[in-house]
This record gives sequence, C-alpha cells and structure tokens, in this order.
Amino acid sequence: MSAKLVERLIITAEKSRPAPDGGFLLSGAEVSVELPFEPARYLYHGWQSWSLAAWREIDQPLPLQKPAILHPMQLDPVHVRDARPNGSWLGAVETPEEGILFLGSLGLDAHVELDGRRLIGRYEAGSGDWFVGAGDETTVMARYADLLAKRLGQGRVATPPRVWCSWYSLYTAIDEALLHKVLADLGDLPFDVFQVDDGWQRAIGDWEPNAKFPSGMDALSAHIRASGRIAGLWLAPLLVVPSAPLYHQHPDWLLRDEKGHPVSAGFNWGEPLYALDTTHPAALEWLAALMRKVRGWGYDYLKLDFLYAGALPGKRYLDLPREAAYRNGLQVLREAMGDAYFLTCGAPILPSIGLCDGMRVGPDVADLWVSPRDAILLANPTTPGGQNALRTTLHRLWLSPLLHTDPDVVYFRSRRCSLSPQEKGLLQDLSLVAGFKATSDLPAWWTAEERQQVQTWLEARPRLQRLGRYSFKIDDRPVDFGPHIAMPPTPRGLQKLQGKLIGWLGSQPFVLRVLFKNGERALQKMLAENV
Ligand code: 9PG
Repeated sequence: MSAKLVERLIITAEKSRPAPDGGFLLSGAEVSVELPFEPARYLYHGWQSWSLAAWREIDQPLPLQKPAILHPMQLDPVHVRDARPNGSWLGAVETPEEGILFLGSLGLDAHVELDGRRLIGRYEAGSGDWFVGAGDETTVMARYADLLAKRLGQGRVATPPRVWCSWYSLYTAIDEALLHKVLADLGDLPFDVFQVDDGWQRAIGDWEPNAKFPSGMDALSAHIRASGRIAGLWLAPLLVVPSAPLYHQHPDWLLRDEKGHPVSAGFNWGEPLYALDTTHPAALEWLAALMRKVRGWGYDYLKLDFLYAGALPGKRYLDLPREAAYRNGLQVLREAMGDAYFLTCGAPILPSIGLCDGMRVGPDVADLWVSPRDAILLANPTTPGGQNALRTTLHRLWLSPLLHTDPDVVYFRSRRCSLSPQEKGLLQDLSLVAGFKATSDLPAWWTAEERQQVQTWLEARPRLQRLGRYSFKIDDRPVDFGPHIAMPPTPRGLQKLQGKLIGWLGSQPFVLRVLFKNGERALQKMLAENV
C-alpha cells in the first residue's frame, strides 16, 4: 500500500481504523475520502453482469445510454441519471503515483461517486462497512476481494467447467433432434458440460418443455449424460412475462411500485418483463420447487439468468433493502438446487458473491466485434459484441478469487461469423485469462483445422501472469488487450439527433415486437440454409 498517500487522506466516517494490510476500514451510512490531488480517471463499476465496467476520463462523462426501455436490464435503474462519475459498491481514481485510490463497500445496497475531489460512499438503506485502499491496482483489488470473501463467501468448485452452450449459434431455435445432432458431432471433444440455453421452455415463467422437446427435459438430460457430460440448463427464474399463466395466477408475487403497478424489468422476447418478489413466501416456495424439479430432470449445471430482476427497486412483501431481498431469494435458489454448479448471469455482482460458483462478468458476445449503431448512436456499451464483452470482463477479473469469472463464449468458426481472426483470438485469450471456457460453435460449422484449435484450447492449461491492467503473459506469449477496448466517441451534432430518434424508436414496444418477429424469421432462414 502507498503509505504516504494514505496518510494525506482526509476521511470522514462514523468510525475509521487502519486495515491490517494497509488502507482503512470505515463504517457509516455515508463516508467520504478527500483526495490530495486532482484525479483524471475514474473506475465506473456497473451494477450487474452486463453493465459497463471501465476506466474513463473524468472530464468525459458517459453519455446516457439508450434505449430507455432497456435501462432496467442493462444498468442500475436507480442511478441512470447520476451526473457524476459513479458505480455500484465501489469506485476508484488513478493517483499521480501510478496507483489507484479505492473505496468499496463490504455490504450490499451501496454506491460510490466522485464529487470533485471527494470519493463518497453511501448505503441506500441503513449503514455498513467500507474499505479504503491505495497503491498498486491489482494488490488493492485483491485485498478488497479478500475482505468480501470473509463477509459473503466464495464459490465452492475448484476447477471451472468447459462448456458447450446452445445460445450463440442456435439462439431460441433449439429443438430435441438438433441438440442430439450437436451432441453426436461434438464426439469426444473434452467439454464437461452440454448446456441447453433459452428456447426449451413454454414461456418465461412457464418452465415446462415446449412442443420442440416432445420427449421431455429428463430424456434430453439422460441423452447428454450418456455422452459422459454434465447436463446444463438455462432459466430466468425471477422473470415473468404476461404470456405466462403465472403472471395471471399470482399477481401478488410480482414486484410492484408505490402506485401498485408491476415494476418494469425491461423488454425482451417481444414482451415486457416483470419481476418476482423474492421476499414473498409463496413465490420463494415456487422458486425452490422449480430448482428441485430441474435437478430431478437431471440438470446438474444451472445458468440462472436475468437475475437483476430480483434486486430492482420496488415495494416488497417484506420491507428489505432491494439487494438484501435479492440475496435471500438467491439463497433459497442455491439451497434448493443442492450441489449443482450454479452460474449466475445478468446478476447484480456483490449480492451474488458466495452463493454461486460462476458468474457472467460482462455483456453478451456476438459474431461481430461492435455494432456502430449501438456503440456510437445509442451510446450503449452493454449490447452484444466482442468488444463490449472484452472491455467489461477485463474490469471484473478482480472477482476471480470469489467465483469463476465467465467472459461468455468464444468463437472458432469462420462460418457465420464476422469476427476477424484477430478478434476471435482476443476472445480466446480472454477465456484463458478469465479461466472459464465456453463456446457455442456448431461442430458441423468447423473446418478440420478449427476443430483442432478447439481441441487444443480445451486441453490448454497455460501459465498466466498479469503484467498490467490489460496486459498478460499466457505461457511465454505477451497479450495486450489495452488497444482493443477504447470507448466509442460521444455522439454530437447530427449523430446525437440520429441517436435520439433511434433511441426513441427502440423504446417503443411495437418496434421491439416487430424487431423480435423479424429476428425469429431471420433465424429460421439461417437454420434452413445452414443446419
Ligand atoms: C438468452 C440469453 C443468453 C445470454 C444471456 C442473455 O440487455 N438485453 O437486452 C439482453 C438480452 C439478452 C441477453 C442479455 C442482455 O442475453 O446473457 O447468454 O442466455 O440471455 O435469452
């Protein structure tokens, strides 16, 4: 720790004492640290898996990302309009001595912002503890992770699984026969898990197999397990859509606002999304029964997605802070799923620690590097794409002592993929650095050479060394991600106007419905031609 700097800080808190390895432990509903220098860059740390995490110049505020209808599923909706540099639970600035000054909460429901020369931390409800550290970035973040481990716990699984996941090739167009074919085509490639993603269920909230899975989900898992692999399943258990019977059967289980309207959890699958109240005893019992059911079907790896829904602001059956309410729900899910591998996704970061084995730590990848429309016009760094996934994942690797950090899948295929060989290489290297390997490539799309690359990647256990914020050594090969994660320019003038228009259109449910229908049609066409 940088002792000289720490001595010069002016700390305001109810209680403050030196931390064992340098820095300070503070307590208080609101704490502040006065900086003895003018900071130039701030570490934005987004709320959930998909939200942006990145260093950014303080004099270049982040433009408001669009469309607004997706804010609940891409940001912390409470802090969308915060004008100052800010982030969930933690924040940091670079110091003149090439280190960082860091403030992070040790409890849930906390937020940090930079007000001029003051880092301020606040608990949303009540009070709690904080850690202040200064010095080398990797060392300070490791110390913070260590303190969190003591309070929140850690994942239980030593070795991260190697996963084949159905999403980034087949999307919702999966069916029983197709998955059997993929499983056969994978042959003896050493994937530990074959994970069925979105597309098997009747509806979001109606977790029974649809007509594309006539033999049932238990028959499918038996087939997967017969190949020597663990069967994995995707669910979004905390979401409910109006087309699901649950929405009408249990209106009292929905998270509501002060006026009694269901709280928006975003918009997807051509429908508005709503959230279950994870403090409602009957809803919790239903969630536990759901976990027991899918375990009973034979799925021992669960990817639970869109989990942020459980931590949105609203009125609950029990008057708990929102992240505490979420964590109680997660605890019930964890206990009911027993010893299954638990991957959280779309998950608020801190309140998931200790209850899951792995966590998606960035937004979705895609078979493209960046969408200029989304990145520039919509100023949205959370939509699917290689660059967005790379950027945020790199800023969340500090979580690796606490859980397996899932950077999302990597691509080897050249078929149906617009990533350049270099971009594919960056994502592959990221998977090695993050220590979690997954792909969605259809084996039938690989050339013989690509299949060989997959085999080599799956078997690799490289020596890893972190050289800097974005630079690593993988065995003896230096890798620098730094040049590839620049933030897009802030839209001005005509682009800003275009962005406003597209953002407005993108917030209209009828537009999103049309886009969804078009997407489904394009997917069917793609499958007819390629599978
Ligand atoms: C299945 C997918 C995959 C994927 C998940 C998640 O902000 N959004 O609109 C948004 C939509 C979907 C999404 C992420 C963000 O993808 O990350 O791996 O499981 O659901 O529907």
